[in-house]
Amino acid sequence: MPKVLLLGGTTEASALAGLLAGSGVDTTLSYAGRTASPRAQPVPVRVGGFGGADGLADWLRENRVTHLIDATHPFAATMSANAVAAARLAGTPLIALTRPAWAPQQGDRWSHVADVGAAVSGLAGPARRIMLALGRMHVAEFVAQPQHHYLLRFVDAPEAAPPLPRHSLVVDRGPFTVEGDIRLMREHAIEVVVCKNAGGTGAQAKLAAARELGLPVTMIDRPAIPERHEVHDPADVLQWLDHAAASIAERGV
Ligand code: 3Y8
Ligand code: NAP
Repeated sequence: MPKVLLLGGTTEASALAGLLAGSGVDTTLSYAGRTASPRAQPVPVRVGGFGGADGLADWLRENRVTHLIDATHPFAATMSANAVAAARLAGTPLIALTRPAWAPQQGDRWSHVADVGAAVSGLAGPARRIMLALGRMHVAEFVAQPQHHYLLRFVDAPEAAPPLPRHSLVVDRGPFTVEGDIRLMREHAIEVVVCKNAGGTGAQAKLAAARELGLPVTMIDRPAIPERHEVHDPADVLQWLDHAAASIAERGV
């Protein structure tokens, strides 16, 4: 029977963990340990880095993992690159469960930028009120544009105050709602929204809210990730595992 390591941290990874648990597949879900109390899962969880691609390859061998599933966030580019390298090193089949990138709809006012740095330099100019929906890890880069008032949203309350001179902080984990995000943007008189092209449903509310309020969105495009077998539907992952289980049974290993 397959023994799966599921690299998680997204809504889709949590949904897949539920399907794997329901199908009785021996699965361990892995979190980086970025948040204080990650969502409880219906499968055993491990938390923390592996120590690069070599560390992950060792983990795969030592735990006799037969299949690696990368269901991490599209901006978790280092983890995904490590998964490709480790799967090759350990000879472990790898599949990625990803969500399609968001595309602008009628009424959207998006401008695309390549990365967080480009989003920062794109904010040069007179002070405005900006919703920075990027979480905690990239806030310091926006000190280069201190003139704005920033609305920050973190999963956990930070130990130290964010380094931006003018900011409001909301502590809330998603998935978010359109009504909630409209209310939040109105309360803070937001003029611009800055976000990542995360895709999926958990972070999408702010796009509909911005559209409703006619606000411009700075959309940070996804980082490059090495080629790998990639699907968007959790059912395709289960099918991939079924084929694998059948071939393991045939080979009698
Ligand atoms: C630790 C696991 C679930 C998964 C929920 C999804 C939806 C809610 C929306 C906004 C955007 C942001 C941020 C966000 C969303 C889901 C999903 C998603 C964006 C948790 C989680 C972990 C993380 C890490 C965290 C990052 C931060 C990014 C906040 C759990 C809740 C901005 C990304 O404080 C920190 O250090 C946070 C770091 C990486 C990005 C950043 O740069 O700060 N996610 N988010 C995972 C781990 O330890 O391995 O705590 O339960 C997961 C989710 N976050 O099962 O319910 O699927 O995308 N997460 C972005 O998309 O732009 C918030 O505010 O509108
Ligand atoms: P990252 O920059 O690609 O990864 C940096 C390092 O963190 C990795 O090299 C690895 O350490 C460790 N790591 C990352 N994900 C891990 C996991 N699932 N299990 C074990 N170790 C992990 O990743 P990130 O952008 O910091 O994201 C961290 C986690 O948050 C991921 O699980 C991701 O799915 C989730 N998340 C991220 C975002 C985002 O915007 N980036 C949004 C929502 C959720 P070692 O090299 O030591 O193995």
